[in-house]
Amino acid sequence: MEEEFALVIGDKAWSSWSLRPWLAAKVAGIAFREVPVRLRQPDTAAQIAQHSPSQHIPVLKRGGFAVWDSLAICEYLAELAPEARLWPEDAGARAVARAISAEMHAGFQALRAEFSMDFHARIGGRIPSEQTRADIRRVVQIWCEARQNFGAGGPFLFGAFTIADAMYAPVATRFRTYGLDLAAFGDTGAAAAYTQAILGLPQMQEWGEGAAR
Ligand SMILES: N[C@@H](CCC(=O)N[C@@H](CS)C(=O)NCC(=O)O)C(=O)O
Repeated sequence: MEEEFALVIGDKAWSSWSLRPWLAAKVAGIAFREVPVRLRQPDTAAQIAQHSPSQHIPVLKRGGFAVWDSLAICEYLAELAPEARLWPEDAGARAVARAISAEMHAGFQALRAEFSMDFHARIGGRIPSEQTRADIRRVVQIWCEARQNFGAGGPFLFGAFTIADAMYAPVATRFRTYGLDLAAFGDTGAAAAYTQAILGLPQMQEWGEGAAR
């Protein structure tokens, strides 16, 4: 497909919000131009301000408009490439996929703050706070229920890859980075297997190569 837009993203090691739409676009086979912005630099805010009206990245830029939010970008990608089925086909499954994507987008603040994404780091021994423990239990519950109720057609939450997987992909990297044993959070095996399915995606490996650079 012809290159249609630019996606402004942060450092691949750290920018979990950037990973979500980047991964959805890659899995959907949508071509785009990557515009990297270095985070944690003295001029980071000025660099982001050149691209993003919200002062946050990711931001998708195309012609006369910008889309500055990860979930809104994913929705746009789903409309650009309907054949990629970035949302589940069944209306009920699609509604659940939207609910769990929105829950990720709006929640899990403790997990995100205490166990931030650091793609290639391996950090043992960090003890989660009670709020983070609750967040991890909830993620495990969401993953196990989706796999059980909707996952028969493939290894992802709704079988085939959807935006819900893109939204939770950074969490899978955190579980690996911090060596969290999901069995201690109610997993009977489905969440650990799902983590491996996400991390095994070739597009996740491509992101990882960028993070290593
Ligand atoms: N709700 C936004 C959150 C985006 C966000 O917080 N992005 C971070 C980077 S991952 C950011 O731009 N931080 C600004 C900074 O570091 O100066 C989304 O879903 O896209």
